[in-house]
Amino acid sequence: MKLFSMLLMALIMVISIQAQQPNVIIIVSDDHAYQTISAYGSIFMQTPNIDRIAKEGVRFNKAYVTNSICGPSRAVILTGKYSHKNGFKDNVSANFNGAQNTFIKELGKAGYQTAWIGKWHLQSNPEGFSFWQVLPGQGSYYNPDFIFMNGERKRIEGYVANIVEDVAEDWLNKRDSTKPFCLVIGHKNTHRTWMPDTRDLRLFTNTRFPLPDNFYDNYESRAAAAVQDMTIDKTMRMGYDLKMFENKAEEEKEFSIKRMTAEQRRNYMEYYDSLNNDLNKKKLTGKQLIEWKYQRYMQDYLATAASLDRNIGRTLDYLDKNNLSKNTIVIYVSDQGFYMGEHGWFDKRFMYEESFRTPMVMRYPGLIKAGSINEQLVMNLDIAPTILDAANIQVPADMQGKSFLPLVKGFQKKGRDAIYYHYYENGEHAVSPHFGISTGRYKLIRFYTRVEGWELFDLKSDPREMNNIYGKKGFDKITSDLKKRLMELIDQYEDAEAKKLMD
Ligand code: SGN
Ligand code: CA
Repeated sequence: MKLFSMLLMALIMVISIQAQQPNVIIIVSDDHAYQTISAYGSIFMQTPNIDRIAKEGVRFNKAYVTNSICGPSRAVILTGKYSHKNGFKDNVSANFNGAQNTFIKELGKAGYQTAWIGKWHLQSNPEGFSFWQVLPGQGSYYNPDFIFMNGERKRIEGYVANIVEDVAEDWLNKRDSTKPFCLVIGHKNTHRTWMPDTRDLRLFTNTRFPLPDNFYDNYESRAAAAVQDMTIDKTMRMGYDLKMFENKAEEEKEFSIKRMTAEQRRNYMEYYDSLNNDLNKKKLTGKQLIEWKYQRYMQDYLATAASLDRNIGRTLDYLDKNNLSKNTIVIYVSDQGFYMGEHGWFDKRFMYEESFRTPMVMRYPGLIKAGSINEQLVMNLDIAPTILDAANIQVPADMQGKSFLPLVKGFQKKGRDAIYYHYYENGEHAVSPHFGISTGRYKLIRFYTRVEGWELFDLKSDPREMNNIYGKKGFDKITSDLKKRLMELIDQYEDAEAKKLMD
């Protein structure tokens, strides 16, 4: 009897510990704009699988990033620290210091099995994971190379999102099922040059998309916006981006096409060649050509998003089939937002809403009420402490994010009052470095290096951020209040570089 009750006690303990230690899957996509996700009310396409996470969990309507670019965003997710603290400030010169602490290492210490599979983009190889298999750099859409844990680099035939999901499921199948797991699935989709799975190529060919109302922005009153190099008009390339090659020799030079198998390439070029022939007949110029580019961009981007969404569905189906859905947290997040023609742009980087804000939905049955909508200011910085909080692990004092679990559980009604942002890269796409503060209603930005100066927006009266009201009559008080709060955040997050630029 005594033995029986002891065994029972032990069993109860194991069960309660497991209940406290949910599994975690974080799906991180690349450059996926909330404007193109139906859970966020997109008018462009349906994303049934991302929507499913939102419907069964919570949609964050005000999720933001600290630095709107790929590597830095992933470093923030891993460390729960701003770029100036984790050292990965830009994609060009930074190399992630894998010796530093991450939420993954904390989970590992608490008995979790951990893995990162797919796009990683942090230069150095992953450290502190039970398993990893990552794309080198940006990775390729077709027949991508992968870096393996033994340092080997090998090409795998197929379409990248399908392969990443295959590898993820394979790892889940082989894992030690007595331990909780945390898996990060890093997708390349929907990064430039927007290449869908061949089966999705034609999904949007006959759809015409409305132009954003500020497509022909003249950038008046915004000096940094005026000097960028990321317009659909001038920056987007007919061959490289839109696959409209002038001739076979040009096509032959294109790395992403060249690496395809004969069959993939035949399927691909059959489609693009017919579009190209059609375009050549039209002899478009001026606005007609720009708008044609916009339609092509939308069609390829959205088809690439469909290839992504299908694989998110596969992850969810896997959890269902393996009876894991109940005790697994699923977070879907992009590394940042993206421009779908707003201001005439593609790409990201700016602290303006489309790139600063990111889609983020989360499912945690039992804890998060299905169909919740959260309007608090949350950040990619908060993901690390949130996961540790959910796993009942003490959040290290030097993590700068805050768990958003109390917000979604309804225990706490009010989140942060303002968000601090700092973007550093000063290269491709010519976006000037800048830092700033957003309260949701007002946004104050300090550009430096390429362009010097301040911008202020009232998002209520000017949601498209077209009218810089910094220095205009009547905004002195709000400007000085925002500067004061910005200075406090700079001190709180210990950003010495920004502090020097405060005036
Ligand atoms: C590449 C792209 C850029 C993009 C950066 C950063 N150029 O350099 O358009 O802004 O990545 O993207 S490309 O010619 O290589 O496609 S990020 O997602 O990695 O931050
Ligand atoms: Ca990105």
